[in-house]
Amino acid sequence: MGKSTLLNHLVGEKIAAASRKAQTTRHRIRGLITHGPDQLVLVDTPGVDPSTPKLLGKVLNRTAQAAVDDVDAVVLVVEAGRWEPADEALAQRLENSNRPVVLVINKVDRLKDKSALLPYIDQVRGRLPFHEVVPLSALKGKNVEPLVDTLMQLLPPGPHLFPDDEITDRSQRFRVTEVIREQLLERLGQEVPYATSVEVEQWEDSGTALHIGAVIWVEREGQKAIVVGKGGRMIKGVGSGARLELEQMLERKVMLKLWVKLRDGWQDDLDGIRRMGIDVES
Ligand SMILES: Nc1nc2c(ncn2[C@@H]2O[C@H](COP(=O)(O)OP(=O)(O)O)[C@@H](O)[C@H]2O)c(=O)[nH]1
Ligand SMILES: [Mg+2]
Repeated sequence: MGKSTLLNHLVGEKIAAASRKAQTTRHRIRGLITHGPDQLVLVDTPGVDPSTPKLLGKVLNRTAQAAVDDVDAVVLVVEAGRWEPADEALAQRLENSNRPVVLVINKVDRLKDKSALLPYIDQVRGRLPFHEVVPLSALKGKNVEPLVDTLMQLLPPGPHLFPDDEITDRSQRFRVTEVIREQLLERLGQEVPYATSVEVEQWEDSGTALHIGAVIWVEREGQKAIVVGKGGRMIKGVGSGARLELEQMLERKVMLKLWVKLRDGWQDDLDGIRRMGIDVES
């Protein structure tokens, strides 16, 4: 629906992987916007998918729910023209959360008939007493400033929780894994990217370049062949796509090495999930 795209746009850099595929987001990622005395801490979460069969999916659902408990306001993101059963379920849960809910109507750039927007807004306004409704395009960065203003006004007074010049609570290493994962999600078919996880194993500065080595973990032997691709074509594409982005992000020359390794059934094993660096809420 565009939560991670929106977060990236708001902080001005890629801190969270975004893709067409459901459950791309696996972590609670904080984005930071500091305007003078005000500091906004935006928390990206996995989407909620009640039908997920794997333990990893259940862990992600819990991460999303736990995130609501310790924030001052919630942003519910829906797609313009739509109101899915999952949106309705979330809205109902938020109604009892005692927190102001701002509704973001995303992807307005996709609406063919712009005159349909106003009646749609009227219709969804009635679903919940939203604090505010903001139509925008996270991808094009259209109308995102009013969202920041609205959220800034909802901030309780208090000291800054993070240094003023930081844009996320996540390390550069983490951001590197998100960039690689995004390439995997973009280039692989439906099944395999979900089975992968990325871990940075090497990080060395030679002066002229940053040498980064990362492992792409897969769940089954057959997935290894798919990630490597014919003649190594897939992994090469992932590597060069990721390297280009990393050089922009880190503003320097990057040498990226990728390995594909097998960790049997990690998505159904709590220990495996933890070892992949994914937080597990207790
Ligand atoms: N056309 C259009 N696509 C968008 C917009 N925002 C996000 N997307 C796309 O929607 C997909 C899901 O985005 P993502 O940020 O991963 O959604 P999340 O699962 O809610 O975090 C990606 O392919 C994005 O490029 C938007 O404003 N307009
Ligand atoms: Mg996401």
